[in-house]
Amino acid sequence: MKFDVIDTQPKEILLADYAAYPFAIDTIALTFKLSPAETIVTSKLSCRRLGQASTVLELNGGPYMSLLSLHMDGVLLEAEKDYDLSEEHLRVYNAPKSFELTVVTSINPQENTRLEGLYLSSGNFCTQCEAEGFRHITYYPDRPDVLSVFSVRIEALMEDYPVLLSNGNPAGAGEIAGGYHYAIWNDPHPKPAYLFALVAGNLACLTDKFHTSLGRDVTLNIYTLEKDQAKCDYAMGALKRSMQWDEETYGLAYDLDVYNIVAVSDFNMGAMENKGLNVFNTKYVLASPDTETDTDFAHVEGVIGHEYFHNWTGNRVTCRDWFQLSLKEGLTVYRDQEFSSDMGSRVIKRIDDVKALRAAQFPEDAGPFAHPVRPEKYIEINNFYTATVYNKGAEVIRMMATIIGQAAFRKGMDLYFERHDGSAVTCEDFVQAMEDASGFDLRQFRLWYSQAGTPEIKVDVKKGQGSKTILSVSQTVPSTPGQDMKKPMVIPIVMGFATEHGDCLSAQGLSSNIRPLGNGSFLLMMTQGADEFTFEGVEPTAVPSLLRGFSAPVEMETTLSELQQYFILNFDTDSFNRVEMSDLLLKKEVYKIAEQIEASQTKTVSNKLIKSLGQCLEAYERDPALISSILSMPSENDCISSMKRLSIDAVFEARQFLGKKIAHRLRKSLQSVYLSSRSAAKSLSLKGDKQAVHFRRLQNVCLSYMAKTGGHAENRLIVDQFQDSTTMTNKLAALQALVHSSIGKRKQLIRHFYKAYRKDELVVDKWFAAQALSTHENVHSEIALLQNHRDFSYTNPNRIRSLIGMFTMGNLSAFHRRCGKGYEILANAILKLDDINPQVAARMLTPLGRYHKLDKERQVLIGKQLKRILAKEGLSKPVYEMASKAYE
Ligand code: 0A1
Ligand code: ZN
Repeated sequence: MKFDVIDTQPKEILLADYAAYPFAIDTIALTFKLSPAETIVTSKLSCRRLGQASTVLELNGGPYMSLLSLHMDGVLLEAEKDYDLSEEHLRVYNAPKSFELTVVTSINPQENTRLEGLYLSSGNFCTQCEAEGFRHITYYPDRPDVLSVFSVRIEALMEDYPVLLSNGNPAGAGEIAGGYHYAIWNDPHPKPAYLFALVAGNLACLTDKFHTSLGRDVTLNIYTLEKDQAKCDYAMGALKRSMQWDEETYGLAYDLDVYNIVAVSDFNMGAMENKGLNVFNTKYVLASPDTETDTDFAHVEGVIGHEYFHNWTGNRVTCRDWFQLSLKEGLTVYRDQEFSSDMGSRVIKRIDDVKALRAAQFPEDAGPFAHPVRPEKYIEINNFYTATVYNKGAEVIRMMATIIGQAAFRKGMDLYFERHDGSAVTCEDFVQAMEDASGFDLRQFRLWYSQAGTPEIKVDVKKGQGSKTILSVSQTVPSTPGQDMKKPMVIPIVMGFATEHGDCLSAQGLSSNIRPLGNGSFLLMMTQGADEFTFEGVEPTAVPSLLRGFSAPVEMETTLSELQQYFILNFDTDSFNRVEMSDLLLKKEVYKIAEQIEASQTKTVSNKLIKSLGQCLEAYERDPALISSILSMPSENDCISSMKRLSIDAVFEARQFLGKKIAHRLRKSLQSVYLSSRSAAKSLSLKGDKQAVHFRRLQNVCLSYMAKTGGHAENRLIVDQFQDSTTMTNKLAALQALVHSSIGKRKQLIRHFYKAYRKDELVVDKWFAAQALSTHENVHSEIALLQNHRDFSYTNPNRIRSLIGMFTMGNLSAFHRRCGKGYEILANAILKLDDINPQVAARMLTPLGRYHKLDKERQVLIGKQLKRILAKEGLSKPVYEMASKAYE
């Protein structure tokens, strides 16, 4: 979009400008005298000038902190003569070779609604220092390549804050006069400031133990508000499983005597890996079947694992600068995905992860916020905790593992730790370790770190002379902001030849760019703009099953005929590709119907598609979770991101139409599978069998279709499920069905849900979210009412995400209504949030950058709202960066 230019421009930070810090800070001793309105922080730094570099010690600071005093080696320093203070820096002049600097600051945690630095949540103190929060606590070189040994003394009123925690191991505690007490924590592992944490409050604790493979007895604690303590058992189990898994999989053991986790309700993200003291959003710790869904349980396990795995990938080896964020995040997401796969169903985990990648990362890569996995510039680093850095970053690691093989990957990990333990390094260092350990040339592969955009591949399957099968594959990488010309990428394509009785095993005479994987699959190594892969001896009826397990994060088009596509759906040994195929066929059908709508023709639905889905449904018992995925409708987001030329109105209408048709045509089967999976889930869960989760998943996919019929029997079943279920999985699925329905008691039941759970914040979040997804005509006024609800709050990020985030990212047909009201609701919320919590405000802006599939009219409406946002006086840096990128 081109509109007039906005002139104020905060400074861009460039990767190319990286320079090492000219001082070492060997130790930092912190003392906190905690009080909500005024906390005093004393920080003693032992500093060493490195080489002959500058004698000016530059420390980062922020506008929400006051400097009370500054001493060098015990001598009080004078402003202007010895140092200069600006809003963002403290510059100390004439620094000798080595010296001790004592900085005393005062901060006001109670007023901190930004939730970075030191703040209060439910009256308890906690910190969030990644990426640049420590500079709001004290003046310090707040950058990840300055590692220091931290010791911390915390003082606070004993009655209000009986629990005092920081990083590392406890090293003393006691009472002080006036009802105060103190605790001392020492962390022996040098760390950057972003891993610092402090918690003080009135918290209950669940304790357990873990004995490491190196013989260390570790105390595990999970701290929460008293009322939530009963919901921590699952998280504790997940923590122990994570510790065990990292020892078994990578030989990595924990390295402190305690591992503390604290759950807080007010948190900008999911959780934070501070050394020895993780701070978590309650959403990723608390789990009880009556208040959390099966999906919530899976997320708790994944996030607990993620933060634990950071202890090695992130903390022991950290990032040199924030451009290297994916070094720790991509790798740690890969590790948590593998952990979850090993704990549950590998294929279902992969299906869900790829779905998430497509929902969040593909649109990011295709719009104004596109950036490489290793970005080259930023204004606000907090805007770069993105699906590209995290999820595409994990795909990049996964591709390396696929290319070099699991054994070499493990060797590469060992080498990486051997070389870099205790230091701050780059993505390049990681790839180098993989290259050296495996002997593979990864030079071209490195493009995955520097080139943005989702590669598009086209696969043409041809029969050659004799028994030759030739796959011609071409690739293009679309241009992205600042990157017009792209080079061909290395794309590992895992594939096999599907036949009615399993994979065809007779393929031979492979061209040199094909590697057999020994399990019926092959690895095709694409390296050029166009490559050919030839096989001999493939059974004539075998159908290529391409990109198995989504071996590369690309968009793929093939010349497979419809017959072959249905063959894959029905017969492929690769379950992942069966789901991919149903998704593709469903989307194709949506687009066909959308074309009929645009041409004012009668809408028709393919009998073949319905029949195939019906057959899959009938065979549900063998793999209920897989069938639930095969049956699931592609989301609105999915439908619009892969559509070409069509209008979103037609696509949304077509999607609805198709969903209803499937519901009607498979009505009987859906009901019967619903009933049998419901009872299977019930009896399995009584036996404590994990399979219950898979049956519930299918049960609720059936329910969502059944709701589309609006039939009497179906409505009855929805209401029964709503009233009778004892698990939140079922209760919430019924609530979601109810919200969309026109069941008479709808409003009353929704109110009932609220009344029953109003004391449980996380369930109230679900209640807001379910209504944000309403397909009702008056959804905009429903949203407005909810924004005025007494439980809605702009200071709690979970609440914002559940109402505004869900509406704008999960309910696209309502958000994109032609009237433009959806855009206005979002812009109003962002403008309000900008003063309260700029980081969250900036994240909320994402949907305003996803206009590339929209018509002109809608683009203009979005442009208007962006302009309004950019016109706000004193607009925060994070929101400025996002809005100006979207507006360009
Ligand atoms: N490193 C954390 C995510 C995180 C990032 C920033 C935060 O505040 C701005 C908080 C958490 C992780 O990957 O789990
Ligand atoms: Zn992480």
